[in-house]
Order: sequence, then structure tokens, then C-alpha cells
Amino acid sequence: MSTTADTPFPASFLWGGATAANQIEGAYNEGGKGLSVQDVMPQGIVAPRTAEPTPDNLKLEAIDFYHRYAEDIALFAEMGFGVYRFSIAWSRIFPNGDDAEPNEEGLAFYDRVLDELERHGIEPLVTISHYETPLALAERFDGWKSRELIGFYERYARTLFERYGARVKYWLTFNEINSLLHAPFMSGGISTPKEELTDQELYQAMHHELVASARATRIAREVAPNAQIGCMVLSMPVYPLSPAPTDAVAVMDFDHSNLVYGDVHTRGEYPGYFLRTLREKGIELDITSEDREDLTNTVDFVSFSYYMSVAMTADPSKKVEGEGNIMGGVPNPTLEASEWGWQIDPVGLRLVLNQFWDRWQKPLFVVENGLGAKDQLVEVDGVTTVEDDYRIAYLNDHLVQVGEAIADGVNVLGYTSWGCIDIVSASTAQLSKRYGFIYVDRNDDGTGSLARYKKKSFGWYAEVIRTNGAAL
Ligand code: BGP
Repeated sequence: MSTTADTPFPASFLWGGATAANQIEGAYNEGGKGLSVQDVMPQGIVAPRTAEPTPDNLKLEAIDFYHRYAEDIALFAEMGFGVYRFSIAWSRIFPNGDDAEPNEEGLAFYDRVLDELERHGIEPLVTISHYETPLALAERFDGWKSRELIGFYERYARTLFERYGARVKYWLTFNEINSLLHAPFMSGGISTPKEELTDQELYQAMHHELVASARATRIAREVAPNAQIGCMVLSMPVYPLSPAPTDAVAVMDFDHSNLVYGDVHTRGEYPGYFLRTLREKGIELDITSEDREDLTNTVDFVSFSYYMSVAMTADPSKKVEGEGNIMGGVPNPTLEASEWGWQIDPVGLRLVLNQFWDRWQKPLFVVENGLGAKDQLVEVDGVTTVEDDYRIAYLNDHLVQVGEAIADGVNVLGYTSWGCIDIVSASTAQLSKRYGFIYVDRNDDGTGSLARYKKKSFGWYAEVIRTNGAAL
């Protein structure tokens, strides 16, 4: 790894941006695509699903990347992206999830996306499953509650590796795999309402996903030997609210509930603290000897999202749940929060990079990070733009900490900022929570021309990439 004096980032560092199919593509019923769980989730994570797609669901059209991908990728190239993370919509490839043959029209769409990336010299980073379980699997099998899903996912992953394995090096098996317990329908296609699910069922579903992830890794070794397979976890560094040892234990327990996913993916078995959790909850997982064998197929790298940190306490009287944070925790009085209650903590990113590296000794990839904000279009010297200095400040501060972690000796492969072009938000299902360097003219009521405008952060990020981080 070579670095220059004025930047800690290695010359090989991959700079780019990230999106997910259901939040960007639209064309929800074109090209032979079947429905996914997102097509019946017009109001985001917590609201109940609808019986069928409804016109208020912004994801049905999203920002129409399905038809505008060439224009959008050209803009990414203009910023100098070396990598673009996107997901493949499972129900474009297997419309019902369990079809005998894949849908050629769906496969051909991603061929075209890959052609465009190749033309611009942008490395693809593909998420195999990003909150997009085919709706048919949610309805007929209750999603990942059923062991059957492992086989359907396996066939889907094999199809992708066979078709794209020669052109795609970096793969992620499941987006934020640790969100399943918190958001069973969105993350696991589990139709049974959350309040009716037992811990036994939820942890079994988690086990099925972990086995499926490991099987995908095994298949990639056979059919796409050059592929690098990563897991993807939602990271959330956690601080004790006070110096009390009991608060430190609360921190450890919270940490364990998230670290278990990376532990299984990198060590190939369940750690002791997790077996204790299962015992204490009275859960007996159905783990076959084949499952155990499958789990030993460990990943090549670990990727993660990072938006915020939380604080934790053992004192029940102080347990005010953090607003807007589905993972729990209490607000940290030393930090500011975004409009949605997500506490902004650049230093937490350095800490989590060090923790993961120390613990797993696998290359790391920051595949999501960014600031959701309400942007205002303005005219500056006759050019329509957004003066998003707040976003520049957020990203700059976080990237400085990535640089610090690299200087600490952490092996970081790259960084893809979340929602590099404005997309539909996962939690709010609206367009007004924006992350992009590129503004998309679409409003929460669905109106708008879908025209793209470069924000001030567009030029800023281009300069950061051009200088390999020296401009931070
Ligand atoms: C992550 C998801 C993304 C995403 C991002 C930002 O949890 O992987 O899909 O959207 O968070 O969240 P939001 O869109 O709710 O602001």
C-alpha cells in the first residue's frame, strides 16, 4: 500500500457511492420483475404493509434509474468514482423467488449497468439482497422464517455468480444482516407481524440467513474464483452513559448483539456469548450438521454501514430510547443529532474501524455513510444547485476519521457514501430525506420532473477523490 505524505489513503483506495435497487430503480413491474416486499411498503420500516402496490409508494417509480442508469453513471464517473455499490433486485431475476429459471430480461438489465460501469472504469460492488425479498416468498413461506429460503437464495446467488462472476469482484451477501430481528418484514420478508413472532422464530430466521450467506460464499469459490465475498453489518459504536461498571456491561451486551454477525461470518461458528443468550432466552436453534459445515465458509472482507453511535445504560430509570434509532440505546448528551434523531459522531467511525480490524483481521469496506437532510434548490450564477455545506461538513469529518483509522494501521479497502444520488429513504419512504451529491427533482407527493442537478457537494467530493483524500 503506497500513500503520499499528504494523505493517509493508499493509492488503491476505492472511492465511490452506494444505492439499493428498491430505492433507486423504479420500474417495479417492468421487464418481467415480480413484486418485492418494498412494493407494498409505502410508509417505511414501521408502518404496516399494504395488500398490493399503492400509488403513494414512491419506490414504485423511485428515481427511475431503470431507464436513466447511463446518465446517472456518467455523473458518478464525472465525480471520479472508482467503485459503485448497487443491489440486484431479487424479484427481477426470480420474479416469484422460487422460479425454475431466471428471468432473462432482468439479467440483461444488470448486464447493461455493468457495461456502463466498465465503460467508465468503475468497479461494481454488488449487494445480492438489500431488503428486497420477493413478495411471493414472504407470502407463501413467511420469508426467512422458513428454511426453504436458503435453497431459493442459493439458486439466486449461483445465477448471479455464473452470469456476472467474471466481471464483478466485490459482492455482499445481505445488507445489514443484523437488522432482521428489528425489522422482520423489510429485512427478512417475514409476514407474521413482529409482535406475534417469538424469539425462537426470529433467531431461527437469523440462522437461516447466516447459513445462506455462508453457502453463497461456498458457491462463489466454485463458480467465481476471483470473487471477493463480504458480509455487511449495520455498525453502531456504543458508549457507557456513565463510568459505572454495570453500564460497561450493558455496553458489552449491546455490542455482542451486533458483533455476533461479523463473528460468525469471519470465524465460522457461533461465539460462546451468543450461545449463552440462546440458553437464557430458552431458544433451541435447529442447526443441522450441514449448517455447521456451511458456516465454516468465511468471508474475504467485512463491510458495514455507519451513521451514528449510541449510549447505553444499565439504569432502567434513564432508559429513554433514542429517537429514530431502531436498534435501541439512549441518546448521548455530548453529541448533536440530525433532524431524524441520528446522533452525529465522526470519531465513532474511527473507533468502529479499529474495533472490527482488531477483532476480525479482515479488510474492511465502509459501504454506507452520509447525512440525510432536507435540501433547498437555489440558483447560483444561473445554475440550479443545492448549497449543502452541512453535508460536506458531515462527510469531510467522517472521512478524516477513516484516514485516522488507516493511519492506525486498519486495512480499509474503500468508502461508498450512501445515496450518492438522491433516492427514496428506507425509514421514511420519502424523497425529502436526501443524501446525494446529485439532487433529483421528485417530491414526497410524487410530483417532479426527475431532472438531476449537481449539488455543491458534487464538486467537493470530486476534489476529494482527485486528490485521494488530500483535500480533506
Ligand atoms: C441503511 C440501509 C439503506 C438506507 C440507509 C439510510 O439502514 O441499508 O437502505 O436507506 O440506512 O437510511 P434512511 O434511508 O432511512 O435514511
